[in-house]
Amino acid sequence: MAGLMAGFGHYTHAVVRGVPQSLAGDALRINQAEVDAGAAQKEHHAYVDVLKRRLGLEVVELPADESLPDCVFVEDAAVVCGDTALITRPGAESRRKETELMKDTLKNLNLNIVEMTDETAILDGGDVLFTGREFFVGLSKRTNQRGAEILADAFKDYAVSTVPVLEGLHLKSFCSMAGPGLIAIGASEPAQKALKIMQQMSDHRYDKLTVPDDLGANCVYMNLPDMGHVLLHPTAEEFPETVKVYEKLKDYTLIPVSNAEKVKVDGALTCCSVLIYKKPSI
Ligand code: M3B
Repeated sequence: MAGLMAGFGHYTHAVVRGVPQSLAGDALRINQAEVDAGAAQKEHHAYVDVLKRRLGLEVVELPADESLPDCVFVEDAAVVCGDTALITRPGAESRRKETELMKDTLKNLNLNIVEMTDETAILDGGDVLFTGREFFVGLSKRTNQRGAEILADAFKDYAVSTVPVLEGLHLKSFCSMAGPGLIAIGASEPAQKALKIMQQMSDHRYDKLTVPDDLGANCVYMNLPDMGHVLLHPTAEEFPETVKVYEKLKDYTLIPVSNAEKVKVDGALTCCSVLIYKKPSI
């Protein structure tokens, strides 16, 4: 287990994409909400800035595409683990073409590309939780069993289990990894139920970090050479009680990152980047 988990959270690169003006009117959303594209752009810029300047990642910035209102949420278009990239088949028809530029970009980064071509399969990266030793895949409106099977084929080194997503958009609408073996999970009943299922299916024992707000459980964990444990988490303005829980983590560099505008179209912190580890080439 130490071996499998050793490089967990270690990243060198991130792929992000700009926010189109069309996000305001046309991005998908569960609840009707007015969104200010300018505010979302500003917020996204600050997120990218953290990845680049604060964390020193090599950030590949893809241009926004006005015909793809949800394109900033790059996590849904690809699942990267090790040197393999699974290009997904997003559950929403309007998002399918987001994968094209993602595929070319990940190919250029020399990752091994696996494509989900089966027309009965759907999968959004937001439904995929990689724990460092296995995958959990949420079965939701955007991800089905066939999608999970193809993911399992693409990452044969790891066990893959499915979890029903009964509330919210994606599995990661109420959980994410907050450290090696540490699952951040919302306090709601459906979230806790989903965690129980994950724990039952796993032969590993995970620690859990329960936060009062389900959406607050979406955070980005990294383990970086000069910084150690790093956690990008939502701000106190958004989720004051949840932030108090994160602030108890010992030996972490905690970085609050606002997501107040993008959340109106169901986007969270993990959604806005695809993180990659590439060994330094000689
Ligand atoms: C959100 C896409 C929103 C589209 C991410 C993960 C959970 C709350 N309007 N995509 N991957 N969802 O975030």
